Parts: sequence; C-alpha cells; structure tokens
Amino acid sequence: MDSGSIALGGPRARWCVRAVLLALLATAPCMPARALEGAPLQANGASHTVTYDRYSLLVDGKRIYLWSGSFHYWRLPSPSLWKDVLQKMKAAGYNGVEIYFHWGFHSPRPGVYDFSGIRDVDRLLDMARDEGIYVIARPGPYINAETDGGGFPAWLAATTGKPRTTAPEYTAAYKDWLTHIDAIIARHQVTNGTGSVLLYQVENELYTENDDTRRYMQDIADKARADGITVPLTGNHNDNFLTGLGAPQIPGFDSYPLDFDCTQPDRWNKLYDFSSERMALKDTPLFFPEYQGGAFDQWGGAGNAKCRELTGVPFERVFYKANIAAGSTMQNFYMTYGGINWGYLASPGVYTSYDYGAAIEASRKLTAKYDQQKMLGYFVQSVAPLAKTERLPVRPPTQQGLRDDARINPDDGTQFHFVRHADAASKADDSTHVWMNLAAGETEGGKVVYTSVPQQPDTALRINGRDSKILLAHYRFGSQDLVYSTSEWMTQISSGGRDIALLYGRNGEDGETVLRYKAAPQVRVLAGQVASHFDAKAGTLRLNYRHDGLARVLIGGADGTSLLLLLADDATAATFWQLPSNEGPVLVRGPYLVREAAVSTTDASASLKGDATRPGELEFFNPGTVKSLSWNGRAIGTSVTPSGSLLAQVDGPLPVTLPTLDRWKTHAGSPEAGPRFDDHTWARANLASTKNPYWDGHSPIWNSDDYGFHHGAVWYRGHFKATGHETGIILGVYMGVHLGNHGVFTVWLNGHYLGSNPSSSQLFNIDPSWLQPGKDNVLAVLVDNMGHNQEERNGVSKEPHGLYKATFLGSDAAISWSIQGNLGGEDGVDAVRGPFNDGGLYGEREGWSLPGFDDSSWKDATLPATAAEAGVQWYRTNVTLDLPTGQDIPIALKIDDASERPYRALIIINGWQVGRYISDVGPQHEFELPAGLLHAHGPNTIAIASWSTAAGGGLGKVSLVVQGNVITSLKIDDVAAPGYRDLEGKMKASSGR
Ligand code: IPT
Repeated sequence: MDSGSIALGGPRARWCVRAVLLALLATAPCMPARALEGAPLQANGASHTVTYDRYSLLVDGKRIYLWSGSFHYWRLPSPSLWKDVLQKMKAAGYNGVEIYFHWGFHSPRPGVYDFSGIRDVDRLLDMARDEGIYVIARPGPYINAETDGGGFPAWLAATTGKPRTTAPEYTAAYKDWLTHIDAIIARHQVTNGTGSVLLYQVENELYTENDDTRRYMQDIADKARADGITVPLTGNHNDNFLTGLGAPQIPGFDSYPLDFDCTQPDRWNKLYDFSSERMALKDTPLFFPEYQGGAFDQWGGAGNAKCRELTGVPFERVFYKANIAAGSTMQNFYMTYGGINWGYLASPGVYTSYDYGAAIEASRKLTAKYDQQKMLGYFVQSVAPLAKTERLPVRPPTQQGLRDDARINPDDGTQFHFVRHADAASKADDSTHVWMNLAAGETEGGKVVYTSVPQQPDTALRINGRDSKILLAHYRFGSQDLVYSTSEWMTQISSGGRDIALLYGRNGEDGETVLRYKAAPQVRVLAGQVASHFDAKAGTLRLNYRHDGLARVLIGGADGTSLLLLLADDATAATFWQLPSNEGPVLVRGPYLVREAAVSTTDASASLKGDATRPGELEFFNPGTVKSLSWNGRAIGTSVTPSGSLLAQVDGPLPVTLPTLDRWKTHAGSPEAGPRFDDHTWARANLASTKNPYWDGHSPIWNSDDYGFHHGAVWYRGHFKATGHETGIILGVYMGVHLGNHGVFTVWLNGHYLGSNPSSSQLFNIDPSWLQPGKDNVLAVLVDNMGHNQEERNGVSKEPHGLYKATFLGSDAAISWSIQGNLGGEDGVDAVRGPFNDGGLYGEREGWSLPGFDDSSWKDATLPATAAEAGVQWYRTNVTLDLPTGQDIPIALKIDDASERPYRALIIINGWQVGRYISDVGPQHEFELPAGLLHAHGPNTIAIASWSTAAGGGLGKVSLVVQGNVITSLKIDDVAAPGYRDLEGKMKASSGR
C-alpha cells in the first residue's frame, strides 16, 4: 500500500536494552557457529544491544543495513529445506529473514500447542542463528498472509467476541498463544547473546485505530515484555499507531506498489517516494516490513510466472533503489521464498502454490530476481557508510526526464547518486551526464564546483528503459579511495593492503571508474579492454571500458597497496558469491550457488560448499594466503591465475530420468452418496446454539466449524420421511467468499445425482420416481471448504462453513442432518502432519491416502480416466526412487487435461496433501513434492482423490517432472511421519468402527 504523508507527534525516546534476563537462558541452545556479517556478534553468549536512531538499527553500537526477506516455514514442511532457503538468502546478501509464526499451524485445539517436527521453530531459529541471519519475528496473533483465517486457529471461530480487539475470550486465547511462542522467540534473541532474533513485530497491518485497538496493541506489547522479549518492537501499520498508546517503537510501512494483478505484467503503477516519511521520522529509521517482493496469485489467475514478470528485475532495480534513495536502511521483501499452501493452509481465493513470483521459486530454484537481489544485497552490506545518510542536494542530470536523488554520509562524505527516469515506468532509452561535487566542500566564488560525469569525451551514462543506477562517489575502502564510478558497486573485500572490488553494468554500456592516487600507479589490464588515464595534477586514475563479460584490472599503488578491479556485466556479476568465513569475507565466482566458506590458516586452505548445475569453473579470489581448496568436502586441483585467484573445476550433477506413472489402483470414494451408507457414527447436526456471529440464526446449527470440522471436505447426510410431493430442494452452503469463490458442493438423493453447484445456493429439481414416500430417504451433500477468510474486519474469519439452508419445494418434510468431516475433528488422528492435512473425504478418513494401506484388492487403472458419473474416485500408485546421492532434484507432480473438465483433485504424497487441483478453474498444473516428503531413496506412495462434480470429469494424465537438478552440499532428511499401520488403531477408534 502506498502511504500518504504522515505527521509525527512527540519524539520517541531512543531505545536501548541490555538483556538482564539471563535466567531465560537456562534452556538456551549452544552459541552461534558463525558471526553475523556486518555485526560484531561474538560466539560467547554475551548479551548484545539493539538500538536505533533516525538513520538505522545499531547492534552493539554498530550500524547495520537490514536487508531482509519473508519466508514462511509452515509453507515448507521439510525442515532440511528451511536450511536451504536460509542459506540461499544469506548467500544473496540478505542479513535478515522475516518470519510469521502461524498460531493455527501450532494449535489444533484450545490449549494444545505443537512445536515438534515440521513445527519445530526452535530448530528454525537455531538455523537462522547458525547461518548468521537476523530474524524479524512476527507472531501475530494475526498474520493475514493469504492463509486460512489469516493464521487464526480455526477453533477461534467457535469463540465469542470480535478478534483483534480486547474482547475477553479472544484476549485469553491469543495471550495463551503468545505465552507459548514468546517463550521460544525470547530464548533466541540477539539481546540474550543466544540467537539472532533482532526485532519483534506487534500484530499485523492493523488499520483500525481507535481506543480499543490502541489498548489491544499495547496489551500485546506489554505481554511481549512480560514474556521476556527485549528486542525493539516494530509495526507495519502504515499511518496507524505511530505515537501514543499501542504504538510500537519502530513503525513501518508496507507497500505493494504494483498490487496483485499478474494478468498485465507490464503494467506499472506510480512509484511512491517515501522521502517525506523519512523526513518526518525523528527517532526511527525508515522501515519497510513488507515491500513488494512478488505477488500472490488467485484461483483462475495468470500463474506465478506472470507475477514474477510483473515484479521482475526492472521493478526490483527501480523500486528498491528508490527506497534506498529515500533513506531507508531497513527493507524486507514479501516474499523472498513463498512455498506452498500444502494441505488446507490457503485462505479462500489462493491456490496451492504460494510461489509468489518471488526471488526464489517454490521449487527452491534461483531466478534472475534473486541475482538482482544479490547485487543489491552485497552492495548494502559492503558499503557501510550507506547506513547513515542525509539527502544531498545536487544539480539535475543534463538529460531531461531523468533525476538524480543523491545522499551523503555526513561523517565521511561518501555519496550515493540514484539516477533513473523521473517517470519510473518510462521505457525511454536516455543518455546523460550527472553532476558530482568531487572535491567535497570545494567552492568557486561561493558556488559548489560540479564535474560532469562521465568525463571521458563521447561517453555518457545510459538509462535504457525501466532502469535505475546507484553511482558511488567519495568512498574509501581498504587502502583505496574511489572518486566515483558509473558502474554499480557490488562489493569489495580487503586483506592486508590488498583489495578486490567488484563492479557491474548492463552488457554493452560504458563504464567509467576514477580512483585517487598520489603518484602514478602501475595499471595492468588482465582481461578485457580497459583504457586508463592518470591525471597527475588531480591525482586521479580514470578507467574507461564497456561492460562485457569480465574485465580485470590490477592496480599497484606506489605505496605497495594493490587493487584488483573486477568489471562485470550483469550476467557475469551474478556468477559471483560473497560469503562470510572465519577469516573474513571471501569471494568466489562460478558455481550456481556457494553456501558456506571456511578458511584454515594452518594449512592455508579454504573449504567451500555449494551447488552446481553443470561442470564448470570455480574461481576463488584470495586476498589472503589460501593455497588450496576443497569443494563439498573434496580437495580440488587449482591453478593460480594472473589475478592472484585460484582456479578450479567442479563437477555437475548426474542426469535423472523419472519413472512414468502408468500403473494405478483405483477405488470409488463416495459411498456416503448411496442410500444404504451407514452414518450412525456421525455427529448429529443438532446443536441448538452457536457463538458464531455470522450464523443466520436458525436452529439447529449446521456450521461445520461448530462440530470441530474445520478443514477440507465435509459430508452432510439428511434423513427425511418423504411425502412423495417433493419437487425440488433449495440448498445453501457457505464456502468462504474472500477473493472469489471456487468452492463447490455435490448433492445426491437416495443415491441419485441431483447436481453440483459452485456458488452458495441453488434449487435442485427432484424426479418423483427417486422418492420413497413414507419411508426413510436420504439427501447426501459433499461440500468443499476453500478455507476460512482472513480477518480484515468484523470477525469475518468466523464466517460459517457448510450447509445453512435446506428447503423442500412441495413438502414440509423435516430433515434430520448428520455431519462428518476430517476424522476426529479437532482431535485429528495424525498429529505429525497436523490439523491442515486431512479433510473429510471417505478415503481421507479411511487412510487411503497413507503409505502402507493395502490397495491390492483395488482395480487396476490407467490414466487419463473419464468419469461416467459424478462422485469421488481414488487412485494410488507406488514409485520407488533412487536418485543420485549428493544431488538436490526438486520434483513436481503434474496433472494434464486436454481441456477443462468438471473435476477437482487432491494430490497426496506419502500421506501429505500437497495439492488441490481444479481442472475447470486452474491455473496450477505442477505441484511441488517437497524433498523430504518425497523420498529420494526408497518407496513413495502417491494417492489422488478425484472428485467429479458431473459426469465427464475424471482424472487427467499424471506424471512426475524434474524442476531442477544440482549437485549439492545440502543434506535432505526424510520427514518422519506415520503410515497406515501406525494410525490404523486410532482411525478405527475415532470412526467408531
Ligand atoms: C499484507 C499482509 O500483511 C501480508 O500478510 C500479506 O497478506 C500481504 O499483504 C499480501 O500478500 S496486507 C496489505 C496488502 C494490505
């Protein structure tokens, strides 16, 4: 959301806490394995300070630029992969990760909390600490996030009082949640010296500011403090809760400038300049808790590729740089890795993939957006003066339509010029000169002396289309003094008088870099074409070149210092990796990903770990004394290059072919539709009252949430004594209305199909020959559940689900309803996979989805299949995989239909529901099977429930597809979960059989 300008009240006290609650540390895990880059964290458990002023956050008094991305562990149900995502983020220069903790994901019923297995957030926070990445903790209680109920546990729907207020029942419920989650967060705080939690967010985008919500916000803050949270409290409430009661210490602005319509990926909205917010903030940095990192997609939407295009590299360049230009030192991108809405995690409107068009794909593959993030991430981490800047008034660029927003570090004079089209969306190809005050402070007749940059005749700075460039000037690094560069700065590393700097630009565009030297330095061009010119009077060395591949210039100063300048084009810059090591940062070029670096000074070796997609070069830039390398634990041969680097070769992965899925077992899966089905163990839907404010008032209550059936499909069976005059029945069903409704319900009378309806209410005609006058007749209704609404306002997350209206035409026969959803309701049989995994289809209740279920009596089948009638049909197959070890091979299950057909399907891998497919809605066809749920070495069970809402449905072609293939150091453990035999007893007990 773009924010209007804000007015701030009285000054907020600068805040500083040294944690004294060392008692809390009793259960704290061991100390950080590696120090955080850019923050002097010691691996000794000593407490640290987290403070802030109007420029930036400070850890132990040292400024940091917080460059962070959102990641939801609950959308990646395989803990080994959490490490993968965190390592990938860290490798791209992120020093922060923003994490929503999902109340409903941990609490299947009141008073019960689960923090084990895929819910082990202690483990997650340990990983973040070990990877050296700060955490912005966001425990809600409300989180939104396009998840069921916006993260509220579904059981909250059966409580009184409006959520996100001080209503007593809600207050008691959320405080209990906070007690549990705060205890975990508290023991991972930077301030305790035991973890990397840096900030704690209070609530989420609460835009209703009144006396009650102020009290509510303050209650959450007080609760956090009482629970031992000592890091600064932050908010993302835009213009709300800025001062006074309930105001978090560091307010924040969420902004999605391109919003969420991915159907027109070329459409840009106006760029909102947050400079005025920056100026208005007197005591806090300009913080973006959520700046657009992609866009979620909706049922029937354009697909994630379009969302990635909409929010692609040009968007990142122009908008993220504009935020830096506005003076922000705290940016978090929502999302950096999106993941999947496995099970029933989605809120109404969004489908299984929550890829979000983010920098890292749901399959965990890196994208061009990631490369761009990396260039900026390294820049903000490596150029320390950026964390404290003021606006610098400058002369506008020579070319009209371009602007230069400049900033300066008031202490050391480092300048940053941000050059782009004034109309951010302009696609003009412009060339310009910018004006720089190169001798800071120097004036002529009282006027600032400006130099036109670039200085080389017949060259210019090019802004071709939706682009933006940050030009660095007056920057001292290592033993060097940069006057300016029209290439962009990616990073530098230094050691003992030797410096290496990496700069980049668009392929084919000119670059000019000027450095200061007292005496003529020795310039050796090692690669590429670079012209150099030393101006003895000015004491400057000017280099001119065109960005193309990688140029290398070695510059030896008369004083014995040396600088290796690496001048790359964008694509080449993306092949560089900077990693922290115990001996300071190292720079590596070549592989797909470098995850870890460690240096041993005793044997002058470096151990590198990472991923490669193919055989190729690995180059280690060595400012120190490293002489040998290992890659993923094995020594690799090296040669020394003229750049002084070590060059080696790394292997690529072995190719893989996946088995075809051509042998299926099948069984009909909707016996509830039949007249003789025995429903005596089902709950009678006869509650006389509900606390749900949205129930329309009539009794008895049929809302499935009131019976503890919160997720997935629900069956209703209604018995009635027919008069014989029933000519039709009007049925109404709640299915979640937010963002459009793609729910459906299917109806049978005495086993005869009456129809399906995708909207809330419909008249179904009754053929008199289907009735049994005077006898027991049965209506059967199967209802899909698209999830609980997010809680935008008025308690709408509590909107009921399931049947609400059933009225005969031609008869007033009374119907007595029974209801059956997921087995056990809130007391589900499978605590490991948890409350979002199972719905109420017959096969889900009978364990047909589980590995180890004996399907030998089922019929053989091949796919695609066409259903002769409406109903549910189950398919199962077993696939044994033996993928090459030491490789990470993301695999998806793909469903293809030649054309849209009336059916939807649940996709279940080894008992984990990882996909909801709707043939006639779309758009998703490929469903990630997260590694660890899918066993790379051993048997796998795939189960698919196909629900034809009319004849002519049926399950399409099903195949496994490879989404990527890397050789890797990542270790992926299978996620332990029960099979059929483990749950058989509990299932029988729960179903009353
Ligand atoms: C913002 C939410 O805070 C976040 O949880 C997520 O839902 C995001 O939107 C969209 O993906 S709310 C803002 C768009 C009003």
